[in-house]
Amino acid sequence: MSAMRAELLRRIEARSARLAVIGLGYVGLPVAALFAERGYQVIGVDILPERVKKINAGVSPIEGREPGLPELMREVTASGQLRATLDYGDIADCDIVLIDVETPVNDRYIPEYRALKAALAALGAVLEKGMLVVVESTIMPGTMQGVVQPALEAASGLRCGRDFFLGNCPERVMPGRLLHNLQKMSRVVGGDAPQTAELMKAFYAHVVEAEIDEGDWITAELVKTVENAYRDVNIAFANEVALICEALGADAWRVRELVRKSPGREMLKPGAGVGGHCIPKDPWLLASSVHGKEVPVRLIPAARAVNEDMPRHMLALACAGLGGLNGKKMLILGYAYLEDSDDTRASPAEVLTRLLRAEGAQVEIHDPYVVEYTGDVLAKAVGCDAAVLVTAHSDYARLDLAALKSALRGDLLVDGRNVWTREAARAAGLRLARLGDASESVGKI
Ligand code: SAJ
Repeated sequence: MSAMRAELLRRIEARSARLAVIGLGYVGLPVAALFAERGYQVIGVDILPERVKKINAGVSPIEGREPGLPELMREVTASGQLRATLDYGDIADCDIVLIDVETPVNDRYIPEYRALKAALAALGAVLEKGMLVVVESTIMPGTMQGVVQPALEAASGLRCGRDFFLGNCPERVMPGRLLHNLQKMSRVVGGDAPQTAELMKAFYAHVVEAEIDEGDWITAELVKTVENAYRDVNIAFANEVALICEALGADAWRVRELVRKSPGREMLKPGAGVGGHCIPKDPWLLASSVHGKEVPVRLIPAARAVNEDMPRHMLALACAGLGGLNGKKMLILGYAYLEDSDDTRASPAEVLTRLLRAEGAQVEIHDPYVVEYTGDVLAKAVGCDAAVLVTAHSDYARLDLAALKSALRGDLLVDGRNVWTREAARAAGLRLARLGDASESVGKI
């Protein structure tokens, strides 16, 4: 190991290495706070003045319930271990820099890396010899070599591997479990060289209790995008089985239950759609990594198409149940993309709302976690012709269906997440259109 790497390793082990985190969102902020708690001096850089002010006041700017994060924020800002800034100049003397900026794809599903490129240019201007830079953002395989390394070398005049060290360590966070996942889920550390992966492993060992697997850049980039594309393809399979079962008058949920008894058949759940910050995007990062190469990428886009079409299928179930949607009033139950979360990114309910309105229906939305849509669900049901469940918030499993029936103007309940049984709906006098189960058809699709 070179003298520079050995010195950095010494500082990592002594926790005297100064850490900078660029991008203080749902990934960067918990990471910064955890390393601060473990004794590192941490400075966080963001572009939002409001967010920097909030963090320096010891307040987490992250919406939703994140167990442990508010307390941790108060502790590490009060102790001075964590400070936020808008100024890249403040990180010039840092030893390690983590990059946690957003990496959205455009409408052609290609990542444009505006935020990443801006961060790389600003960081490159203050990059010093001996620094370790780690990209934690989810990136298209090939980005470290094709975008990150050239950008940092051009902006700094330094050489990767000789003057500074560069790694990729994809995050595996999940809303509602940010601190938990950061500590309990294994990580892949991809370095510009094996010795850099070694440095990264020593660094992450301060917060990661699970396995830390060493590798190179392309492996780390692929693991993250493949694991989420894997999930998307498997959800799409469950959705396609649901459509087949509806057409054949079978119950997809019963079929799934029995299929899962067969070893190695962990069939996922059909649903009203696939939302969130990761799953709808990461498959496209994987697929676009081989653009221009002779690789027939067919399954990943096809799975995306199946999952993106599920809100329209929910529309079709509602339309069949009501004999048309024009002039109808619909109650949507659940706007967050995930049960018991307030995260509305890529929300399937948002797509369904647009589709319903395009059919001339009025839409009322309820969600116990999303502040714009909280309130009394039965009050919102008054005058509605049907209720359509998109998100399986636990509250809905406890909903008094008889009271819902009394409040509704109509008697149709469309269930996109297998929350209710036919018996429960029937007992309440409701007709149940159940995704994946047309055994009691409530209308011809
Ligand atoms: N969904 C289905 N059927 C399923 C599972 C999910 O329709 O069987 C839908 C959900 O309703 C949601 C979307 O897919 O709209 C995504 O759900 P998710 O459970 O995958 O939750 P995410 O988006 O928070 O996924 C994250 C991912 N973790 C990271 O990117 C680090 C994913 O890789 C994890 O598998 C998932 O959390 C998890 O369960 O931990």
